[in-house]
Formats: sequence, C-alpha cells, structure tokens
Amino acid sequence: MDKKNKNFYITTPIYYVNDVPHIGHAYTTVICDTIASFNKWLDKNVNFLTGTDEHGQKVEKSALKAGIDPQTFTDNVSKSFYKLANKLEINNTDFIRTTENRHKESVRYLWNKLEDNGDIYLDKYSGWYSIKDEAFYSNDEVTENNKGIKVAPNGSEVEWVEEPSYFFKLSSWQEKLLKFYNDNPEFISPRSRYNEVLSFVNNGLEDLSISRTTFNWGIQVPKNNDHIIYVWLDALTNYISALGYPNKNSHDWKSFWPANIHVVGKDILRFHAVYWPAFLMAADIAVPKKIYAHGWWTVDGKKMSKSTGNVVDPNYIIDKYGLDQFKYFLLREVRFGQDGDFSEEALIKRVNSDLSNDYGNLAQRVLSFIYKNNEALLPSKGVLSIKDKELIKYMNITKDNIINYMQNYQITNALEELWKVISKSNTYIDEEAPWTLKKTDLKRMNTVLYVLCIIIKNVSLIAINFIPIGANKILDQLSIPEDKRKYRNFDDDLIAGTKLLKPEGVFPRLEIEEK
Ligand code: ME8
Repeated sequence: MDKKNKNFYITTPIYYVNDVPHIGHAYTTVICDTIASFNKWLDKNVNFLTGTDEHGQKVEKSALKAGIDPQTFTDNVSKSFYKLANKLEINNTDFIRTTENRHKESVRYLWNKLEDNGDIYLDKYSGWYSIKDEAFYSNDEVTENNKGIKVAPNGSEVEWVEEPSYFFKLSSWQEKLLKFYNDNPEFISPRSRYNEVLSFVNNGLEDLSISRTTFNWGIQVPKNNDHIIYVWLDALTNYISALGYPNKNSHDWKSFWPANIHVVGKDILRFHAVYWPAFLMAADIAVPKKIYAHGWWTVDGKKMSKSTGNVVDPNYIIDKYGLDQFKYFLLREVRFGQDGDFSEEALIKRVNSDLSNDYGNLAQRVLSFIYKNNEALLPSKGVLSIKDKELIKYMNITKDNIINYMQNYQITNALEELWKVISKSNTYIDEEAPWTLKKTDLKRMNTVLYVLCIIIKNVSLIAINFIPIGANKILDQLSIPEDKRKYRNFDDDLIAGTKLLKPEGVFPRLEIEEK
C-alpha cells in the first residue's frame, strides 16, 4: 500500500441544528464509524469527520421561534449532536461546526476562488424556495398539495422568492459533470442513485443561486455584505475546511483530500453529487472518490415527524436496549442503501436471534464449558481433523470476503457473511459434542474446543468493528490482550494453558413488552 492509499477519509453530512437528533442521524453516524473502524483495523490512517450545519434560514427561524439568539441556539443544539456522538461511542477525528472561524475563512476563500475563476455573477433570483430543504425549485418541480399549498416533489412547502442574488454558473458544468460521471461510474452508489443523478444532469442544469439577502444568519459574501452565502455552498465546504483548506501546508489537507467517501442520506444526494463536484472542479480542487446515498428510515411504517409524534430518540433506545444492540440492528436490518423501518419489536427480534442465540450463545457455551471442564485453561491444539481444518479455512475465506465487502461498502453483506461462520460453528459444536467427548476422548475434546476458540477469537476480531462492546468482552474472556486485536492478529495461535476469565453472557435475551 503506498502512503496515500494508506490514508482514508470518511465524512457524515453535517447535521442541521434546527432540532434535536433522532435515529436517522444516528444511523449515518454509526455507518461511518463502522467503516472508519474497519479501515483502522486494516491499519489505515483514518480521518473521520462529523459535525453540525449551523447557518441558514431554517436554523435562524428555529432560533427565532425558540426566542433565543441564533448563536446561543446553535451552541445548544450542536451540543446535543456532540453528545449523541459520545453516546454512540464513535471515534471521530474531528467535529466541525460551520460557525467556527476556521470554517468561515475557508468558505470565503472558496467563494473568492470561484469568483476569480469567472464562475460567479450577480443577478436576481425569482423562483421557489423551500426553507425545510434549504433548496431552490424550478416551476416544473412545484405542484399544489391537497391543502392548496405549493410543494416541492418531496412534499416540502415552498415559498416564492424574489431578490438580488449571486449565481454560480452551474449550466456551464453540465458537460464536464457528465463526462466525469461517465469516467467514474463508481462515483455515486448505489447504482440506482447514479442513474438518478445522471438523468437529472442530462435534463439540463440551470445556474444556481448561491446568495440570499432576506435574512442574516450566515457567512457574508466577501465583497458584498448585503448577501449571505447560500447555506449549501457554506455547508459542503466543511469537508475541506476541516482539513485546513486552503492552507497548502496543512498535513490533513495534503494527506486526506480527496475524500474516500461522503456518506449521505438519499435526500441530499443532488447537493453532493451535482453541486459539490461542480464547485470543486470550478475551484480547481480534486473531487471526492465516492458519494454513497443510503436509504430512509421510517418508524412503524411512518415518516418521522414532530407532528406525528413518532420521532425516535437514539439516547432512549440505547439506554433501553444497549449500544451494540442498537448499532447491530441499524447495520444489519436494512441493506445499506435501501429504506428501512424501525420498530422496537424488530430490534428485539433481530438482537435475540443474531446476538443472543447465534454469536453470544456460541461464545457462552464454549467458554463456560472450558471454564467448568478444563480448569478455565485454554485447551491444547492436538491433531486437527479434516473437518477442523475445513472450518478454520472457511473462517479465513470469510475474513477475505468480509474485507472485500467492506472495501465496497457492502456492510450488510459483510455481517451476513460473518454470521454464516457463526452458524457453521454452532453446527460444528453440536456435531462434535465436546460434552460426549469428555467421557470418551479428552484429547479430541481439547482439539474441538481449541478450534472453537480460534473461531470465536477471529469472529470477534472482525465483530469489534460493528459491535465493539460485546465483541471486546468476549475477547477479554478469551484473555486476548488488547493490543492483539487487529487484522494482523488473525493468524495468531492461541496459547494452550492461558487462563480464561469467568465467562459471562454478553448479549442477554431481550424481552418483548406487553402492549
Ligand atoms: O441535510 N433516515 O442536515 P439534516 C435516514 N445539513 N437518515 C436520515 C433520516 C432518516 N429518517 N433523517 C436524517 C442536512 N437522516 C444538511 C447536510 S452536508 C454538507 C449538509 C440523516 O440534519 C441522513 O444522513 O437534515 C440525511 O442525509 C441527514 O441525516 C440529513 O441531516
């Protein structure tokens, strides 16, 4: 691996501070943390960025409604996102806030660069704007809903706006964008989203309004303080301002740009896959390698919204069911990229079947058997049978497949693959029946237990990237030192005679509450 390829940069969207975080935000953050963790595990230098998007009309409106000045308001709400990151125990490198000076300077620099390169002009905007989406919509996109309200295609209310505005010459980037998508078919994932973007750009691009004059909460246009820079131009820049752009000597900027992946929800794909590369190309900056648009979570089949009263607080779910349990459910229940539905019942079912019955049970039955019958000492290897060797070989192939899946961001497939080896190992223990061997063939019993310990160790080495708390506990019980839990420790042998800790169930079964 050359030095540059050893570096890996991943980002979440920066979340609006208009409201408290919910499971949708937690989802993107957990996905990114898992990918970041896996790459660290593979010994890459990982930079993982998250943060909050604090400017714009939507945030200003929320602050006004709360009767608080926008800075105090954003300080408060940003804290709840920061706290959630802690609660999720994510290992982010940085947490950027768009109200920080380092970010504002970077945005102004980028603006000047776009202007110097001839991509910005002053005119007047008249058209539709959705404060909820912080997005402009064309006449063709706007319809009337059954209450007679003008709405965007996603149902967000729009209002008519007429004001002086700076424009970015997006139309002149259409051909270059199309060529770029064509040359880089992996730029947008999943494939269906790639096609969606391609067809949007193929239909023609209009110049983009990139400044507003009817509110104050934002970064002023460098040479014209009457204008506030469009919140999306401001927000997207976070991905480079956090690295120190435009400081050419910044270590992070040199090491981590272009990003390996921006993970976003499908709601904000257009901003990331069309506007962002166009801004970057226009400013002579390299374009990120991938935009991955994941699906949308509903709750009990309905869109989460304050008015429906079904907004799920991740803090509540974590306190009730556990962090690994929450994370595992998010990562496994829905194929990455597709939509999914959240319900506590589905979470309980998933946790009980995969974590308690399959993985937890495998570890518990093997470790407690050794604890009781082998004086808590790791058994010796002895002579491996063909079946033993096959299981170990299968584990190795599984590891390679999982690495391959994770390098292609197929998180759900990776977990499915890991669970296949868990299931095979549960069958193996039933067939080999160490409890019977105890009476007939102690040597063979030891070998079977040894093979199972190797599998449990290696399954857990991989699982620490997805469910770190439980997987690390199992590795503790196996007495694997903390500094021996990397990818490179996969082939480490176990040392016979090592004393094991008293095994304890790591994933207790969850009870379904009576309604
Ligand atoms: O769009 N299901 O911020 P935002 C899945 N500030 N993911 C969800 C979700 C749901 N129901 N709800 C939210 C913004 N998300 C901008 C981004 S980036 C330069 C600026 C996740 O607070 C998903 O990742 O509205 C979505 O894209 C993001 O939160 C939107 O967060």
